[in-house]
Amino acid sequence: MTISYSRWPDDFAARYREKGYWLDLPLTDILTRHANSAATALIEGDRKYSYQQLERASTRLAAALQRRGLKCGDTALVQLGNVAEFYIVLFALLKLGVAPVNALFSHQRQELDAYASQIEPALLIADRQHALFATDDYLQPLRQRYPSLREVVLRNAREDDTSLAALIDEAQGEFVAAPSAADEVAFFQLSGGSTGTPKLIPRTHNDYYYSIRRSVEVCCFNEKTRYLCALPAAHNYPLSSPGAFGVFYGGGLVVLAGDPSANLCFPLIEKHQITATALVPPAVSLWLQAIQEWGSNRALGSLQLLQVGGARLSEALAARIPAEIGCRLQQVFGMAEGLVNYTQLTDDEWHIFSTQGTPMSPDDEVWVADEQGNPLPQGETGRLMTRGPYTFRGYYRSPEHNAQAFDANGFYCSGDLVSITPDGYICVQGREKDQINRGGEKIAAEEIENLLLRHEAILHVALVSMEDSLLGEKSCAFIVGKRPVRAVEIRRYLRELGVADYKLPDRIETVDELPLTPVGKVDKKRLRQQLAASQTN
Ligand code: J2J
Repeated sequence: MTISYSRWPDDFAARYREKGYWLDLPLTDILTRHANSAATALIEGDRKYSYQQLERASTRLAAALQRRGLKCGDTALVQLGNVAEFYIVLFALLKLGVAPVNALFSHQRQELDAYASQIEPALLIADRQHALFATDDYLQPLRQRYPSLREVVLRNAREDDTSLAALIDEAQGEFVAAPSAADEVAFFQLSGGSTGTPKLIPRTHNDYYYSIRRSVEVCCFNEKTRYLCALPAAHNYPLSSPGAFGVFYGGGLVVLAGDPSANLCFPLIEKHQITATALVPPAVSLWLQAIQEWGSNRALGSLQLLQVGGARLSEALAARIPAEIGCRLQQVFGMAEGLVNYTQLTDDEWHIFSTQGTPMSPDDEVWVADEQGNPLPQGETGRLMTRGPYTFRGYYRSPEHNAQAFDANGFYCSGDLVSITPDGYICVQGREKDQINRGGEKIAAEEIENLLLRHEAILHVALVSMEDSLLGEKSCAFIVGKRPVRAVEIRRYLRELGVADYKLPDRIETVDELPLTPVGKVDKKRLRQQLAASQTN
């Protein structure tokens, strides 16, 4: 059985194969190509895995899951933090042809429900250490709501649970890897989203493997690379740009950190002689602050490359990186939907500090459209439009949204406003999509607005971004209430609904009415201006 998704047209697929982008190899090849290597692949805390151990652990788990009836074409909902099991599980599922959604550890009931209802998982893998799974209050009804759910496997399991650790240790027995075909869905990536329900992005083996190999080439990762993964491991950026998958492909070492704080990361960098890592801009600010406080960057002596992406990096902050951290900066402008842009390691300072790089593939087609969808003259700012060998052709089961997100020629409109320099470098100028980028964490305004509208005291609501010196943006909810509502009440209400913490409005303003545009939509631009004015006062 295969999972249905929006395929690339045949002529494109043929071209991508001809050019060697699509190799018709499963993503499991990233690991199996090093199956006999004794080199260390992964370190998490005191735990250390060689490539051979990682390969065997994931095969044992795949075999154990197969014995429990999991098979190619099934889907899984997985929620694990930055722990070794994240990769063991991912490779095991790929070996079985089971396509997972890897939810972030910060996700709660709302997010997991939204993913589960879309994929109807046969398998759930989660962690008892997560608040949602500390009791069975969420698990029990979940099993009832999703009859498709046949197996629940838990990390930090209790006596009656099916234990992830036990399955990984189970004697392997007969097992022949049977991944899904390379041009079928390997797994689902999470969209930052701008709509009411979080959207899923089907990624095939072919397209994802190409994006990884090409990233490895651009970033010069190899067996000497020692990469610190301090962002959520499931996120597209630390997974594939080149991320942990890129490091595994190249035969290097991945060291996991639970979060990107300087307190945690600096000692890890020193201890493991880390050469490369990936951060979002707010983490860079905190690292620079820590260096100033500690009076030295000595712990970071081995670090050669710092990638920064996920949100806008100011030129001022960019320029401080080589000067104060003492390593090379690479800007990364990517998206879980596909397209990834990098500044080149050999670029001059202007390009590295002031642009978001160039599309990594020669066959990435990128152009800038006006509001009507017509091409704009070179250098002008407008909508980023793209298609290519690793950019998806449609969100999972979302025909209506896809009709808006793509043009007639299959170009995806990311909702970013960009300009392109004469030499082909992209500069992100802003955003058209109704999203808040909270230091790299994306919040779909509509999702939170819909939930708030269910509150008995709320008549109208608009969630907008407001500037923040550390995070870049925070969220503010403008509320028209039937009665006065307090911020604590709203936040508690959202928490009780089971919304991830980063999506809770940072500020709440109660107003008598919301300003409207001439066509009668809420004028969010005006609300943002009001906020900016109130912040400078
Ligand atoms: C401004 N905005 C940026 C940047 C992403 C590599 C790196 C990042 C992501 C990612 C990723 C930006 N400057 N440098 O998947 O593989 C904003 C844009 C974009 C959205 C995508 C990768 N880098 N952005 O951030 O799917 O608005 O992917 O459309 O989470 O983040 O978000 P996401």
